[in-house]
Amino acid sequence: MGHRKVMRILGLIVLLVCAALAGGIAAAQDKMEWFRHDKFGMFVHWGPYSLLAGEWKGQRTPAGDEAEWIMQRFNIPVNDYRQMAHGLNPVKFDANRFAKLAKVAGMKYLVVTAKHHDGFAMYHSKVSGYNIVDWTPFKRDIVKELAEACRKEGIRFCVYYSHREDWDDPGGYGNHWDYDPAKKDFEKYLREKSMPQLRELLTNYGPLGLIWFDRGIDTTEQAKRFIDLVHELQPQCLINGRIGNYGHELLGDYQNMNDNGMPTGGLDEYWETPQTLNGTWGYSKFDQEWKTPANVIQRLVEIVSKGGNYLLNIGPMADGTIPAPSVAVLGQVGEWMQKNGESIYGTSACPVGQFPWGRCTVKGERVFLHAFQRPADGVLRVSGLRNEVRAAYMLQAQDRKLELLKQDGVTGVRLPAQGWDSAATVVVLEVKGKPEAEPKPITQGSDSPFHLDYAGCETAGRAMKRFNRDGKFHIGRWTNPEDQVSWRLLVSQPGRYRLRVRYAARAESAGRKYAVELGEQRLENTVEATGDWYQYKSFELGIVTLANKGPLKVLIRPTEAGKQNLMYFESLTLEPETVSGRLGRLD
Ligand code: H79
Repeated sequence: MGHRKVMRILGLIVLLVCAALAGGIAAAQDKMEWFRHDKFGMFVHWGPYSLLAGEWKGQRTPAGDEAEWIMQRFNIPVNDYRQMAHGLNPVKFDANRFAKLAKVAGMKYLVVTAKHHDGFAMYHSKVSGYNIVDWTPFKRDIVKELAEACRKEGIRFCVYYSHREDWDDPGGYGNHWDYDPAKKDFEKYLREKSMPQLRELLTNYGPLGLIWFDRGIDTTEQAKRFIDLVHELQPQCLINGRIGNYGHELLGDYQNMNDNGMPTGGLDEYWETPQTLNGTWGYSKFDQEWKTPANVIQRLVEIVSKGGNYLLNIGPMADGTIPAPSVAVLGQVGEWMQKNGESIYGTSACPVGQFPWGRCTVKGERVFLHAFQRPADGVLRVSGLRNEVRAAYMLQAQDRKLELLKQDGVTGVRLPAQGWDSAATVVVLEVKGKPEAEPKPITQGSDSPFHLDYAGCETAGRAMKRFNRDGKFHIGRWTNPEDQVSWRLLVSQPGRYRLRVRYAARAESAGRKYAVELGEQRLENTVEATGDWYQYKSFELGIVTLANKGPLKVLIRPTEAGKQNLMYFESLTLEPETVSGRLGRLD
């Protein structure tokens, strides 16, 4: 073979390898595409607890309490619960009704409890006979029927699997009334029930959109076994953030807020909040405190305006019926989605934050204003948007342009008297370029410190605003000098300021160098270990002088490249020295 030919073949090989790599990277990015677009999913909590419906031998779980926890709440012995479970016979179950309701409501994915903490499988499991097919007179595989119905309706099918908790199995967590925790063999449970059941779910029900794990797991190594199994069998299937230990570095493809949780601001990662439609996940005959359609719509808008997904629950009854109030509320939410879905699907978080009258979402060169209330003078005021506004119209009446008023940098839209939706009215702004917020400097009041945290900061490089359980947020994932967080301050009181940083750092981050830059001033510091994950501590960094009134950029970054996360940063405080002098040290 001639030299040229060899070179040509080599070139071809290089090209092919590059193409394959690029394809791999694209596939990895694409994995999140549907999740980013779809925004709204249906959660289904269904199991033997639905038969008890919040009552065991006259004892009741009050409205607002989780009825699916009834076995644990009243320490129902395994044998009694197992006997009870024989009675589960949802003869009115029609999977098509579930999939159709999700579709009507505008929900794009459905997550069903394949096994909740009580250990009972709602599908035909070969691993354990404690399942809907082998244990009940119903003998039908609910997960299979739902998977098929969802596929028919174009709803992405997903399962919930409680991988750590199992009140039926002596090796699982949670049952301290039948089993002696000292004798628990958790590894055996993982080996013989949890992992094999997950394998069944990943093998027998077609492609799954995501797996929803719950309650974390002891070690990262254990979590990785589950992750590896998902990746091996269904590489496209997403994994939620509750897969790993809540107190360690969070794993998974996206993070969940706490149950019914709502973050105060936007994050730099994918997230979803699971929420109830009344006060319980599993059906309870005592809980009739249903959210209104307007409440659900406004929650959806709020979540999407912060870049998240809304996973909203229904708790079917034991006979297979979906509670009528759930059907009614979701039907009305669906009517709104039918008209306004364009302002939800495929949109991104509002760069401006919140408005007194509502929220916003953005897509391309459009800003969707969701007004929850009609301003008294009929003018919707939008401050904080940097872009030139070209036109405004109601989403429902696109060819009738609305009058734009410009006053002191604030854009006003004169609203028509008609066409108002009591839940959320969508007004579209067509803007020039990608919607961006005016930089909003952090101001100070008299003698008040600057408190700089995730909410007011801008991140650059790989630095990320992250969720860390307990409804708390921090900056993580920063390793190199280009990974930075910064704030724009407006100093009104020049003077001496005491600088204090608060963070958590594990031993491996100790000794890393970082810089705090305040305009031209630069302080170099060394990270100290604070203990375990998320154990935050405050450190005094000394005194700085802010010589001038006016804008000041404050920035923090690692000064040298490294592999470890610099720190879990919580806040930087600049406290006027006069205050600490007068009041003593504030801590
Ligand atoms: O599946 C739903 C819940 O059952 C599950 N996550 C959602 C999606 C969940 N697992 N753990 N938790 C929720 C948190 C546990 C809360 C508890 Fe309690 C507080 C358990 C005991 C006290 C709530 C109140 C349940 C029983 C009493």
